[in-house]
Amino acid sequence: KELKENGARVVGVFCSFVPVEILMAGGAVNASLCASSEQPIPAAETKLPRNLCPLIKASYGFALTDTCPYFYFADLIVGETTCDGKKKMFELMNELKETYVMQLPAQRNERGLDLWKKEIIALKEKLEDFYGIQITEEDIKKAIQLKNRERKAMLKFMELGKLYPSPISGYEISTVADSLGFNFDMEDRIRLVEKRTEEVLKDWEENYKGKTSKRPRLLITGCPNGGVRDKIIKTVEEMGADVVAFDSCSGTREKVEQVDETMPVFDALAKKYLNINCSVMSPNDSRQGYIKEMIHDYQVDGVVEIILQSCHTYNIEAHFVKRTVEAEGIPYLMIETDYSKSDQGQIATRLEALLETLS
Ligand code: BJ8
Repeated sequence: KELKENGARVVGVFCSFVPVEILMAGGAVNASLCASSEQPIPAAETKLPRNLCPLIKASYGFALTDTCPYFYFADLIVGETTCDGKKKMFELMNELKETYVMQLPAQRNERGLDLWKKEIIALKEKLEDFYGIQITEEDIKKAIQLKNRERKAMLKFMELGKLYPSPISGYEISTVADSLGFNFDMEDRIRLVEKRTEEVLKDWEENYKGKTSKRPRLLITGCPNGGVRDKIIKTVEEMGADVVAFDSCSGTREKVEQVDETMPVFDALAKKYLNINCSVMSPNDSRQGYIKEMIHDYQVDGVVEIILQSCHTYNIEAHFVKRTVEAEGIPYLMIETDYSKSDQGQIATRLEALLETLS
């Protein structure tokens, strides 16, 4: 509200594929509109099918009921053609507020790269038209440098999970990462996350280093986990495990690759963003390689995959993830769930059973 009153530009986004550097270069802050609450879902179900991903229903429900301040204050929404549910929902959202949709290709090859570069240029032109501004390459370069600094700082924080024994809970890692996304002062965001990283490192040096731990170390993979964090991540940590790594959009997925600052800006952005290893890409082999790497780097003992109900891409890709994880000789548990609390007890029982196999 304060930003808006001071004349700021606000753009709502839903996905890691949207190159926020373009928004930053246009002087806009980006507000994540991916919803994680079950509260607006009944309203959404008056327009959307019930058997749809809760993230999509909740996000649309907030827009429909006008109860999300970030949606309310956004001038424009930038969507993307990732999964079918989201891209069709954007057509309905467009009736509530202008929703511009980037056409994401599903393949990582030369044609895909070329198409994605054109889409990024088209986004820049859309912003120029929408706000009546000019965005120069110099503006984009500056935005790339700043976002890279933030990305590195966030990655360093998340990589605290590599320390043994783990000095920080996975619950904290993922909540801090999510909430910092709503701090629109990028320099402040960097400062805060660096400060917390230093504190945790110091604590580890003084109180953990050289000791052993019986707590099993888990990797969380799959769909965004904001809406199910309490019933899965918090629960399993209270049961005695350490969630140390996240292969997800609330984790390191978007952070591992920086935008190459030596390349022409649109080529660099297209390359970086097309490499995000989300299951909407087909094929998406790089995700398997990344999970394998994480299992080693974070000394992972078991993997929990979170599938939001009706998310077909992650649900189908789970077949490959299970195979990758089991080939590493560690257990894999897939939890398919939504934002309600009705399966809380059942999930706790399954997590308990997983931890028993690890003890
Ligand atoms: S880059 S993970 S933020 S698409 S909405 S695909 S859960 S059915 S969110 Fe995502 Fe971008 Fe990928 Fe990340 Fe499934 Fe639901 Fe679709 Fe979802």
